[in-house]
Formats: sequence, C-alpha cells, structure tokens
Amino acid sequence: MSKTIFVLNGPNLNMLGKREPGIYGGKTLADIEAECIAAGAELGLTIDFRQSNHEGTLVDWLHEAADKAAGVAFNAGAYTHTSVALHDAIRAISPIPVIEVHISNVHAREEFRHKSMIAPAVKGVICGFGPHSYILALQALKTITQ
Ligand code: CA2
Repeated sequence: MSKTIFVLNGPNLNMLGKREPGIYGGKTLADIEAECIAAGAELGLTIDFRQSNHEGTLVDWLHEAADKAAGVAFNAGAYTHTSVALHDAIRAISPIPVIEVHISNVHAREEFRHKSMIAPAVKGVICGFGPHSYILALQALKTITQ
C-alpha cells in the first residue's frame, strides 16, 4: 500500500512565483505541488501538500501527521528561524521522520537565516536546490521509511 507523505509549507510560500523570482525562482507553489505529486507517483508515495501562514496550524498538521503520514517534508519558511513551537511539535511526533526543506541556500543568505530552530529536531536538512529540494526530500523519505 502507498505511504502518505505530508508536504507542509509555512508563511509566505503561497507568494512563490508572484514576487522575488530572483531568490525563489518563477515557479508557483501549485507548480511545486504538481511536481511533488508526480514524483510521489514515481516513488509510490501519496502526497498530501499543504500551506499555512499560521504557526498553530502548522503545529496541528504535524500532530495530524503522527496518525496519517509515514513522514513529513517541511518548509517552515521564516518560522524555521524563530519557532520553538514547531521544534517541540516535531519532537512530539517522533519517530515520524521530518525533513527540513528550503528552496534557497539559507547559509548563503542573511545571518538571521543561518540559525534553524527546527534543525536539531529533524531527521535531516535539504536546502539550496530550488524547488528540486522538495523532490530530494521525497526521495530521502522513500528511502528512510522503507
Ligand atoms: O528558502 C526557503 O525555502 C525559505 O524557507 C523561504 C522562506 C525564508 O524565510 C526562509 O529563510 C528560507 C521565505 C518564503 C517566502 O517566500 C516568498 C516568496 C515570494 C515573495 C516573498 C516571499
């Protein structure tokens, strides 16, 4: 039976493709969702793709993943750098693996993006490959949940 993977996206990612194409590229979040669903079909994974601008909603979805998902690919957006609540939620759903995903290479950007509050709680981190970061995370989740 196909495993379900939650792909969760945090604040402002709904603006992808509409602003700042120099940093994040021209694809919209809907384009990335379609690519994740296609890659998931190849990998035998069912993709549940969501976005919220609200920290508590992201916490709720992580909790939901504990019952419904084999793993989570998580682009927490700017909450990556600030959120103890998301760190705690990722720990709370252990051993469900969560992979931190970023489109940009956060380490090559402003210093405030170098610190991730969630990195100590996740299984691994993928950043800097543009929208392909999501596909790499799905491949990793396929491998580690086998
Ligand atoms: O590189 C990533 O994927 C980030 O998670 C994106 C976040 C940023 O705060 C992280 O440091 C790195 C920002 C997403 C906001 O996306 C926008 C898209 C278009 C226009 C403005 C923001």
